[in-house]
Amino acid sequence: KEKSIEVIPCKICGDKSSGVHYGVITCEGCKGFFRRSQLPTVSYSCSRQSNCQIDRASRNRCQHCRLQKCLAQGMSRDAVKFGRMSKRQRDSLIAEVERHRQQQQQQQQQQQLQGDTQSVLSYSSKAHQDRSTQLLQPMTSAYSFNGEAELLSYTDVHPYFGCSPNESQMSEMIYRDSGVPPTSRSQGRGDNRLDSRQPSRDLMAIHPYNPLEDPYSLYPHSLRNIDELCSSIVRSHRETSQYRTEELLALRWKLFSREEIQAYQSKSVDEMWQHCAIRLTDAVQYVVEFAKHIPGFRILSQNDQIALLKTGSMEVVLVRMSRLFNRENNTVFFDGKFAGTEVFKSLACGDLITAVFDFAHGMCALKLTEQQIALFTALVLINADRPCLEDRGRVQRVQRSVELGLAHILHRDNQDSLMHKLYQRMSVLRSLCGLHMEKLRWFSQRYPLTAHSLFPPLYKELFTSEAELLPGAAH
Ligand code: HC3
Repeated sequence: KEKSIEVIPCKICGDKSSGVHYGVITCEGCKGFFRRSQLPTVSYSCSRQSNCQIDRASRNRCQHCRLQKCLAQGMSRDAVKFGRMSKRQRDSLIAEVERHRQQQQQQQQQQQLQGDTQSVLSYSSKAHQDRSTQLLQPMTSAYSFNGEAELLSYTDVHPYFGCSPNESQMSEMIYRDSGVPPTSRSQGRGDNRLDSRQPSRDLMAIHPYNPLEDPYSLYPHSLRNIDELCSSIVRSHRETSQYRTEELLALRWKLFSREEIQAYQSKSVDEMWQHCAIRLTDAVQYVVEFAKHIPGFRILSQNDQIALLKTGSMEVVLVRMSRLFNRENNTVFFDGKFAGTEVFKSLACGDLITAVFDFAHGMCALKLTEQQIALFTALVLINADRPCLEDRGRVQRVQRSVELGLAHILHRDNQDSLMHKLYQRMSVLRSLCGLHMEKLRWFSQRYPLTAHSLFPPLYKELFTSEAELLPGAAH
């Protein structure tokens, strides 16, 4: 199978691939480049507009853009090996291998025909036809199924996998450490053999969802009291908050220079959107890890976990953004420095930016402690009013316990009055995400190719339904 896989060219530069590396089909060159790029001492910058073309000939010209493309294609340090692929994954990979084999045969025939009077028209229509089929193809970056697990330290959590979008990114991530591969959306029975395999690098042994034991019965008893619930949520928050408070304080006055702001503002709309989509997807991955370590979240069915993450993760990112916000100069920590709204100008959605910054400003004014942010974000996530929940009753029970936890923390801090303010913030969050989705629909119509092929698969899974992305699809 690996041999046949090599008919698929490297997803990064198009050169001959040598298999799946860091979760994506790449050549040896790009595999080595990505491994080197992950060393802590390495950081790249682009001397042009961060939109350099990466192909076989040019791939060594700009390391920054080459790394961006690796990340956008889903290369990840944490791409770990799954014992087996689902039937659907295997079928879509075989179909892709077939397509490339046919293209190779047609190109050989094309060369033979080249000598004949080949009408330009059919040639261009062929090229055109290729482009349109490429667009309509579900973007498949490969799975890590035969690549050796290239694991680095667990602390930099990058649980996102490059895999075919029809296999839920969420389910890959939710079941990453439980050792129970996501064979399908329905609840796989936690296989005891697999359970016994303690993932070496997990922050905590994640007890995989096993419907045979009635997990809900575990929940209230195993967490005897609200204190234990609060401390488990706070611990999970601390371990997945992407940046520590002390490092943010140390960088507080590290602002972007005039030239750096210029560089951001000279990016094209689609390029800045891609850039932010990658950054946003990074932040969402930490939110997924946070959710997975919330006891009440883990006992929900996988579909309910995915439904809550699809609608709640952006809201949690926006609440977490208040930790990165400096109210004195209205800047937010982004790409390693503090950025004002002007940095995001080329997104061409000024009203969304203003609303997001106002929200962050308002959250800062509440001066929430880390523990209060932890419980509040858990409550934002575990919301029984979200659409398409299978077992709303169970989500309600978990939501109620988290509400009790938050009330408990606020009471202990003598700040009961904060509770209703936080509920007001939750309705602002919903309108912010509504505005965000509106902008994304506009963007996907205006730049379908970028939205379809250059956004991280996890971003697309979270914020779009595949159909919306197809060019000209009815909206
Ligand atoms: C919200 C934001 C995109 C996300 C940016 C994040 C949250 C990314 C993670 C970083 O750790 C912190 C951070 C800082 C700024 C955040 C951006 C501010 C404005 C921008 C847009 C409003 C949303 C764009 C998202 C889109 C359009 C790509 O979907």
